Amino acid sequence: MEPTLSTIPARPVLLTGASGNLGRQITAYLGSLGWTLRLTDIAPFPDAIPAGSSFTKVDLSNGVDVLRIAEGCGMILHFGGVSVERPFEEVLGPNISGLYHIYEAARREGARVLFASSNHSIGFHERATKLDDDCEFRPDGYYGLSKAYGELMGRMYWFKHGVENVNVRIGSCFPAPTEERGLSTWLSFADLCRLCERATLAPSTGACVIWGASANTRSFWGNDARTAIDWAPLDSADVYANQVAGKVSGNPVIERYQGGAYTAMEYTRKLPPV
Ligand code: 15L
Repeated sequence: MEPTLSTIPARPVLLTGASGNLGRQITAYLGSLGWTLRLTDIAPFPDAIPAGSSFTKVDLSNGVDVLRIAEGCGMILHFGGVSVERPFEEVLGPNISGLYHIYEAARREGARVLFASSNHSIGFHERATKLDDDCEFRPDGYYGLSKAYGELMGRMYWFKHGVENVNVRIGSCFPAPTEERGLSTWLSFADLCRLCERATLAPSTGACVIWGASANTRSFWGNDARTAIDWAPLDSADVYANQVAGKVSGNPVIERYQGGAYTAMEYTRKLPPV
């Protein structure tokens, strides 16, 4: 992947969830730019650690450890925590308490946060509706609810403490779309990596929201703060249209709502008329 900028942040960048699929991509990209990364995860880091960077195992539910690992950092790329729908008790520690620890660390360090939010914070909007970044939260499960909470926490820390935060509502960040829905929600790894770069280097961000999707013609999503941080996706799911044509679930709940399969998990309501 070609780097888009040559600037190196003055202070180290903390990356949580470094050992996950997205964390590994971000590590490789920012490492290739020569950035000093503090990598953390509860799982070991499976790849080579870039020169000048380090990995420390940290459990986000341990506030003291989070404060310690964030010391001296100017940016926190927060990809750690539960990343799929799980029972409430499993989401609670990493995504609710853990996020509080991240924001307390950011406040102490005067650091900016990029929060890996998700389309599942708004998953119960219908696919036919084009959303802007100020749309109503409509979480489609406990995971999506934790992402809505995370975005609101960012707003609180901005208005109360001046902690800047960029909330990326990630669609489907995989090597390629796997179903028709992905033609709307897909985010390429490369676009995500460049977004992390831009969100770190932008002179100021306030508390803002970015739709984490590539330049997909069929996108469900519209206005957001991308211009303010000088980011624009370069890839598009459009080139996969033939590959995923007809790959739909046949489930009316899944196909109706933007959150797809998550909306149908434990769904007990009678599907309302359109
Ligand atoms: C997410 O938030 C998940 O982390 C990912 O596994 C996918 O399910 C994605 O959303 C999606 O909606 O496709």
